[in-house]
Amino acid sequence: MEITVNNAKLILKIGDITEEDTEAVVNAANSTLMGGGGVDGAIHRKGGPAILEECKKIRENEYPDGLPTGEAVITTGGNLKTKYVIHTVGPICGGQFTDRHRELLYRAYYNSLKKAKEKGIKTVAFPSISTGAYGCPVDEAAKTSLKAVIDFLKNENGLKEIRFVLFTPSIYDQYAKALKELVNEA
Ligand code: AR6
Repeated sequence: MEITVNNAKLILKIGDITEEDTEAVVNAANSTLMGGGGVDGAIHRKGGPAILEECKKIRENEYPDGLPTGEAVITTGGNLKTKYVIHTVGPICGGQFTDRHRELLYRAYYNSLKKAKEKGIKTVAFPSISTGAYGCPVDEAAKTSLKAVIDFLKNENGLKEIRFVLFTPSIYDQYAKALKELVNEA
């Protein structure tokens, strides 16, 4: 599924984020920035050690106590097709979705796009942040994630294409449903 927002494309697709050729891909990281499972594990595995080296420097120089939830930082894409990886931390929901979870998830997407814009990046791919190990309900996460990206595209110029790269048909279907609802509300 694809829509246009303020001259930028917003695309939903099924796929593996580590295969994307956008200028940046977003990592569903944790506050340590030292890697983990899911998307994070796959990005570090395929991207190689250069990504972790930069994450270590960011921890030393900018975030000695860890990257706060909802914030984002940028590193090389290492051996991935993408040039940059934007690392952000979504909320830990554990099956619930409170206003605080909504706010933090929104900020994770919005701040990731701010980082992209600062670097002059025009194409970005996102996974479905916080819906794996962090246990946010996919339907709620989809609404919030899409709203954050659409708001950013409406507020800021410069980005050309945002892709949501969703791992399974079921996750894709829930994002497509949420996007249709958002478009109909607008
Ligand atoms: N491409 C696209 N989507 C994927 C991929 C992939 N290669 N692999 C998994 N997904 P998760 P979180 C989907 O757990 O919930 C890590 O250990 C997956 O199906 O990667 O934000 C970190 O280090 C799910 O829909 O991220 C953190 O500790 C979505 O990506 C913690 O997990 C997110 O699942 C972050 O948890």
